[in-house]
Amino acid sequence: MQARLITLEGIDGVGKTTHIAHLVGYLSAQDLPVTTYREPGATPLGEELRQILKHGPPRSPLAELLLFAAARAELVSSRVKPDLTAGTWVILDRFTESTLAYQGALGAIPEKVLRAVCKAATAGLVPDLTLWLDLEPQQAFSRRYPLAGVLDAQNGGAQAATELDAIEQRSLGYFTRVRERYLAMHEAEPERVLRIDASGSVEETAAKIRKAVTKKLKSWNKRD
Ligand code: Z5A
Repeated sequence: MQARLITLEGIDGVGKTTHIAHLVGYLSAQDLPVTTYREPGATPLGEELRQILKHGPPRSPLAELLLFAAARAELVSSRVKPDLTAGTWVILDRFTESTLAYQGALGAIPEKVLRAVCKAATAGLVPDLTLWLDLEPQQAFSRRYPLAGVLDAQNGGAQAATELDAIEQRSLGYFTRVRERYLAMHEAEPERVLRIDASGSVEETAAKIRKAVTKKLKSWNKRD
């Protein structure tokens, strides 16, 4: 079967990293060669940009968009495309849909500019399947910071004992808009951007992902 690009998406703390490990195991058990990368990161340039984006100086929305795009352009050209061409399946922890959701939720950049930058960064590469792990922002936050457990109702923001990075420290309203943008992408392409309810246990969510991927594998198998 031809190698496919699968991406995992969702607000932070939803469980992407956990479920990517499960998915790699599942695909490997079927003798499919598979590799995984995180975004931003996974290349020397991408890892430097990750540090800047998470812990660097303040930036404008457009500068933020272009920094994520630069990390993605490097990853796609140096890793993802060569892997797919060599027959290796690629699973990405975030991709274009993250930019459309997170940088879109800033509300400062016209949609057509967002999409044009994403298209340029990926050279038009679109995931074969995007698994959107959907969870209420409050629940995702308490998963990541179980001991903090505080949502500041007064300023609508998340507060934790742990230091939050530049994006994590945005308001609950921002993450609600990010989630709404994921929902809109799912509604626009329900067969490619699948919504996985991630509110259950790790095992329950892993079973939902396996079921969705098994169904896709069957349809890809027929097509190839
Ligand atoms: N970003 C952007 O703005 N634009 C872009 O284009 C791109 C990214 C590509 C990257 O941060 C940041 O960049 C991210 C979006 C932005 N910012 N935010 N905010 P990152 O890579 O450091 O982190 P992340 O991707 O946002 O999330 P994460 O920390 O890696 O979390 P996760 O992978 O989704 O979750 P996890 O680590 O697998 O699980 C979290 C905890 O939940 C863990 O302790 C699990 O054991 C626990 N848990 C409890 N129940 C469950 C269930 N049911 N399933 C899974 N895990 C569970």
